[in-house]
Amino acid sequence: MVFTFFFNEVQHVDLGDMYDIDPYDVPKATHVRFVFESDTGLSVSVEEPTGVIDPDDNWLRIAVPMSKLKLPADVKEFRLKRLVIATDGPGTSTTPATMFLGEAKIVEDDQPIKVDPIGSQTIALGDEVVLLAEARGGVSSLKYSWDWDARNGIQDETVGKIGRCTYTKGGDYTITLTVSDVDGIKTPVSVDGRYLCQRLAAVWRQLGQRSSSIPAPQAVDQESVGLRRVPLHHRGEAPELHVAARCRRIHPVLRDVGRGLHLQ
Ligand SMILES: [Ca+2]
Repeated sequence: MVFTFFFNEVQHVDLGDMYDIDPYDVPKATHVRFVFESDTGLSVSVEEPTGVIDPDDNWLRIAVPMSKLKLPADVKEFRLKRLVIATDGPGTSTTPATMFLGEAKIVEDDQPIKVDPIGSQTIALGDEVVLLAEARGGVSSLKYSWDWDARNGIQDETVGKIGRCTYTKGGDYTITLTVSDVDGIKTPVSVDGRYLCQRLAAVWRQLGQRSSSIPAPQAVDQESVGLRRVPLHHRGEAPELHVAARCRRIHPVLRDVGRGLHLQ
């Protein structure tokens, strides 16, 4: 069963121009609780997390799988008499949180979870990796789990649509994104990518081998450069460098390289 909601209280998620991640909205309410009551007084409740609001129409669809409505074994029939819907949305004593139910319908959903690849990158030591999970799974509410180093196994090291990690040691890391449905009905899907974390000079050497258009790092007066908090974009075909340069903190060595890059 799929419910379509409009939430008055939403939160805008925008990481700014430094990242290639489109802003999106989520409700301030993190969960919606559904209580189904039958004509015989039996009640069954289900709680589902909220997700990303559809940017096309500003409505949020939340599915409640029928299999989650657990009835006692001797109950053969459940005639719905009343349905109560509640959230943990923030409100005040005078202004309650407001949500609107636009539609409720029963659908069949057998679409498997599909996850876009997260790619592989060369990054500079100390810079932040910021990745956005892109996945589809029919009407299911999805959970996004990130593991930042596969060598010690796959854990839920970060949970959320956006994963962020800063490595403190150089190395060859395998990042794994696992997407599952919160109700545990569908088969989870994992994708991974290889992230080579190096000191910046090594990053430059590797990129320089591929593109002669990237000039060598030069010794420059840091005050005259003043690149702190300025986003860097290389205009050539060097996506690895793009990631390193998108980071919120500008690495001191990166500032030195800055003169060799085109700044926007
Ligand atoms: Ca791990």
